[in-house]
Amino acid sequence: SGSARHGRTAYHFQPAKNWQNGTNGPMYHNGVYHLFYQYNPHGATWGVGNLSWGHSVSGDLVNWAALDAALEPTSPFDANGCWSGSATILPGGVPAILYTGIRADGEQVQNVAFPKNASDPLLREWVKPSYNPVIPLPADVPADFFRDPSTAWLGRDGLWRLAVSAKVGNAVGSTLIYRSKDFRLWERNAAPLQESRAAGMVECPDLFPVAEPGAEEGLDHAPRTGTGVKHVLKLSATDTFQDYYAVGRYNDTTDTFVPEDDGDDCQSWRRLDYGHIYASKSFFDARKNRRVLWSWANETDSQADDVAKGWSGVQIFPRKVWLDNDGKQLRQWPIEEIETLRSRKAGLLGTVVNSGGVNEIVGVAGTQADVEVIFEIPALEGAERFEPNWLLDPQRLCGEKGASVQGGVGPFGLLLMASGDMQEHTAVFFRVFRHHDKYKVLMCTDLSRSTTRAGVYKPPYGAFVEMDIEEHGRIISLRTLVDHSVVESFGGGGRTCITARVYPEHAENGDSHLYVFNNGTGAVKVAKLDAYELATATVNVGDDGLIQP
Ligand code: DQQ
Repeated sequence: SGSARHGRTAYHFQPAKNWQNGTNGPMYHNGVYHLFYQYNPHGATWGVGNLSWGHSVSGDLVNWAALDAALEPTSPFDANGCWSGSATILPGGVPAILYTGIRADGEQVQNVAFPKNASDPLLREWVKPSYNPVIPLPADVPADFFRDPSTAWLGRDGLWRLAVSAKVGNAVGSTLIYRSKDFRLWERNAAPLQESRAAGMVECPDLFPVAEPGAEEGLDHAPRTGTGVKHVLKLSATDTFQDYYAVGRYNDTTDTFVPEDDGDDCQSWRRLDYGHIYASKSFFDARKNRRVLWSWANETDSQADDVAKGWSGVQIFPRKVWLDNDGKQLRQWPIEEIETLRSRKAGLLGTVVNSGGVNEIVGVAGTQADVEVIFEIPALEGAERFEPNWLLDPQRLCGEKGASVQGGVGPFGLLLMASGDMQEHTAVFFRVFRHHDKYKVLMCTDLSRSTTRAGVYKPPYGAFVEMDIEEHGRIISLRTLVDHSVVESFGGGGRTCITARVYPEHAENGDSHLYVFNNGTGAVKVAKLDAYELATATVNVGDDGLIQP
């Protein structure tokens, strides 16, 4: 443990070294994808005062070339750090960055930056006009609770809007709206976009439109009226260090957002991911007419390990997001470009896995894999009875009923990154319960055996998959991306996502294995399983010659 290589990913985005956190300003511009990220050029820890905007470019969202930092803390309005923000493509096609600057005295203000040379296809250099900050700290907001401007959008009245997080009146997780005619003078709307009163502070707000239920195409931020469009508000809550979202109605006259089915406090909303991601941000990808979500996934080993490795933090593999048929939840799915990395393939077709069965999938390296499975449950009668109080805490339920605890229908799923002696393995699985005359599907990622190393955070992760399993023909799908220290899973067609970080000791030197297992009393059928070994992407190791706009 502790070597620079340990846990380093092969196709999840990382800078060549050092610390990264939140996703900043993702965009597609003139044939090039840009990703900026919170970056500490001086080491593998967060380092107050050091934050810069790392910058990489890509032609396909898979292979990346690193450029020089786009923003560094060099100006009076950001002397102590260039914190998170977003990109907006202005009419005429020139992008703008809005970001939070930390002044030398610690005060948080909102700044703007533009490309130095808009005809440089890679937008290497960015300039910060001397008229910054464009939004100073409001009088009713404490100095260190005002940050993370969103992508701006134009209203029907021709005014720009942006959303920014603030603590107003000391204990309100507010998302404020500012409006502007010229992207320079911004005026605060009296009403906040949303208030999460129970949350101490929210961060990184992301408001975006979604097309009618089930339509997978993404929408940009153009003003829209009428039916067929809902909005999603995503907030990152500092109290729980989790990302939440609600589907609801955005009123573009009052600039307020009301969740349709959820309460006011974001901490009671659905989570984007029930493992660990934070500070996510989406963008509209005009190349493929989809909305793409990025997010930071932090390390869960010790800080000493990070310093020894010389790096910390990854980004999730980019996901397409859209509104499910039920009109209530998002679906998320790895962008299709991942298929360009697929090499060796192994699979199963119509294999029955009996009670206690463990089937190895041979021929695919277990540390870089993309596994898609469709499970069919022959009979639901044996399902365990659901206890109503379990509703409150599925994560705890996953802790109590881990992969080794036998059930009726399930646990069944995948054992990933398993050492030859099975001492180490990560389990991703489902368990089906009978709840009155319906069924509830629990999805878990069980990290308890993921590593033999001490000092690693190994919580149970879990959530229910909101789908009617009978209506779906007793079929449920699971997809898992494995990448050395990342296990990113999508249950029920991307209705429930769980991203975990794992640090198996065996994986860098020995063989890592992949299995399907069933620890329920009833059999399950693997209607189809396709496991692909994934090639190593070129991520921030080459020069920018590989990017062809
Ligand atoms: N991290 C940034 C902030 C943001 C937080 C600073 C989210 O802008 O609120 O690195 O993790």
